[in-house]
Order: sequence, then C-alpha cells, then structure tokens
Amino acid sequence: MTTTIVGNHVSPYVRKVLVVLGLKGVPYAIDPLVPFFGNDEFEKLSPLRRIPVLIDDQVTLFDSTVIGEYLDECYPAPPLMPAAPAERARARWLEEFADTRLCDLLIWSLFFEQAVRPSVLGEASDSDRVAQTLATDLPAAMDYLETQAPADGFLFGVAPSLADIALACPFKNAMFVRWRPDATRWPRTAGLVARTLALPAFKALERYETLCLKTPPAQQRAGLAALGETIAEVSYAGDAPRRGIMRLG
Ligand SMILES: N[C@@H](CCC(=O)N[C@@H](CS)C(=O)NCC(=O)O)C(=O)O
Repeated sequence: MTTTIVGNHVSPYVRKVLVVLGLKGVPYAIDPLVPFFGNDEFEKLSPLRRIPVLIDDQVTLFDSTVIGEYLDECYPAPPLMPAAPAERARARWLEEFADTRLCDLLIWSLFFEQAVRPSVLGEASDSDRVAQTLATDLPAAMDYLETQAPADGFLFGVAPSLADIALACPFKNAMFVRWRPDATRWPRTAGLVARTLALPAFKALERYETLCLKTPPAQQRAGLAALGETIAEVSYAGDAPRRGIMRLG
C-alpha cells in the first residue's frame, strides 16, 4: 500500500503522524505543504484546509488523531495504545489535551506568534499574547501535566503511546523559538518530553525539520529530496499563503 502524507515536517500534527509511521516502519511519500500555502486543489482535498492529510489506496483522512488511530489499526506492531479500557481512555484524553490546550499555548501562542506570523504571513506578532502565555497560561498547563507524567518510562509503561508522541510534538516547536520546559520546576514532564524526543523515530526527522525551517517553501521539495526524503509526485502547494478557515482545535 502506498501511503502519502500531505504536510510539512515543521507542523507538530504532521510530526505526530510521521513518528507513528517511523515507529511502525511504514514507508511513505510526503508532499511537504507549508501550512496556509495550499492551492485550489488542496482546498477541495482538505475540508478544514489543514495538514496533515493521509492518502492511501483505501482512504483519504484528515486530523492527526484520526490518522494515528487508523495507522495503529492497519499496522498493529508495535501497539501505540495501552490495552485496558480505562488506560485507553486516559491516553485519548492526554492526546486531546496535547492537540488542543498544549498546541494552543506552544504552537498558536508561541511558535505561530513568534515565527510563523512574522515570517510566513508577514504580520506583526501579538506580544501581549506571548507574555501572558509565558507568565500564567503555560505554567498552569505544565502544572497539570506534572500530575500526569511518570517519573520514568512513558505514560503507560516502558513503550511510548500515541499520547506520549502527541505530548512531545508541540514541545519541539516551542524549542524552535527557544522555550523549553524547566526541569527543576516540572521534572517529570521535562523528563518525559526529553525521553520521547530522543526516540529514533523523532531524531530521524530532525534534519528535515531543520531544512524546512531554513528554506523558503518553494525550495523545500528539492532540499528534502536531496536529504533522502521521499517526495510525493503531486504537490498541493500554491505560490502564496491564504488565511485559514479555523481558529483553533
Ligand atoms: N486537529 C488537527 C489540527 C491540524 C492543524 O491545526 N494543522 C495546522 C498546521 S500545524 C494547519 O494546517 N493550519 C492551517 C490552518 O489552520 O488554516 C490535527 O490534529 O491534525
């Protein structure tokens, strides 16, 4: 089965899907579409105009959580959900917390405001939003995570789950704008994030992320191909950014 991912390596939601593919050893081709740069065809493909999109012989899917669960069902080894119903439910909740609240803070309030908004959209960043995030909102979310993170291993034992992967992904983007969890204030969370980001499936993506951060969108396909990434034949990229239709979630 040929699996194609539409979406850029810098997106935390795309990273989540690529790490799942990496952990399961599933080959893929990627159209490294930068958020907001979708063309008319992308608007027809993705109902929310968001990345990631997964396209295979069976289905076209949207939303990293839906895609992650689909991949876990199609490729059961290694399993990325715990076995017991209560733990599975808790894994889904922590993934939801990561994708919504944590991404609201680390992606939309820090990474988007400090990197994407000025450099991709050419707009001024909202410094009040950044300041409030750093002073109060993000510490509150970190305090909550500290009650959930284990002292060692991963959330549900010795192997990472979809929840661990989802939690770690937006921290990577926060690190791109020089924020990292304070290990003296939140030792369990900082440790869990560090252990998860050290997995080979995360490490293997770093050179592609670095290339995308440094390279204009129009040159990323060639740059990624030169680094050995398999690039999809079809590109959904347009020439200029367009405003999204969603705010959050
Ligand atoms: N809940 C979605 C969120 C996806 C998402 O927000 N993707 C961002 C890139 S990081 C995007 O495409 N943004 C463009 C937009 O919102 O218009 C998921 O888990 O896939």
